Amino acid sequence: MEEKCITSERRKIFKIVLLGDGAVGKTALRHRYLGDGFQQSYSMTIGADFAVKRVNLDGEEVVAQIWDLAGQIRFQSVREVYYQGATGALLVFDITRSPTFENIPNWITELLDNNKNKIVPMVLIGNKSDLRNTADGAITYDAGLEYAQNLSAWSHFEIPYIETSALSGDNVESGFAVLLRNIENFLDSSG
Ligand code: G3D
Ligand code: MG
Repeated sequence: MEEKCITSERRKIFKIVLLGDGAVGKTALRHRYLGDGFQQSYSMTIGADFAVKRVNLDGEEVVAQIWDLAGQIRFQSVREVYYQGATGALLVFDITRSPTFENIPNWITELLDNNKNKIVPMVLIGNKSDLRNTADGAITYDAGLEYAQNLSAWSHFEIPYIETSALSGDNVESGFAVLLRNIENFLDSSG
């Protein structure tokens, strides 16, 4: 009789952190993305938690571990737990509030400072695209794209720009999917 060897099926775990100012829609994006595949949220008293989703990447199942913050990070200990070992990040801003766009560099600094200066695959997300036509002075698609291109040149990673709506669900799946694929490619190429 054939024996099943469970240990040989160790799955890859991708730790994804959601970065961005308050109320840009990080939690809403996560809830929208997790949908049916949602398993469990591991609440921690420190103010950060993660949930996992099994994702099929070209026939291989990986585990996406998506980290989120309950509020602002006040303690260094939370920062360390949150950022350490991150394999990818979604940089989220709200297209209707330019300060959240201008603050993206600070979130990158925050990641580097707390992840041993290791840069990881990232996707720039302009969220709340459903409000584009009603908001004055919204960040244009071209401005988001240009910033992502500058980030790509600086980081030597291809950093895509995607506009999403956690409200309608538009592009949410593809935002996470492109990040997972880029993480997979990066891990493959770096051994
Ligand atoms: P955060 O986790 O980044 O702090 P949240 O942000 O996910 O809590 O979202 C903040 C508010 O923005 C929420 O509204 C949420 O419903 C809203 N929101 C999130 N994403 C979108 C979006 O794509 N479009 C629109 N129109 N609203 C969005 P409330 O009123 O619940 O505080
Ligand atoms: Mg939140």
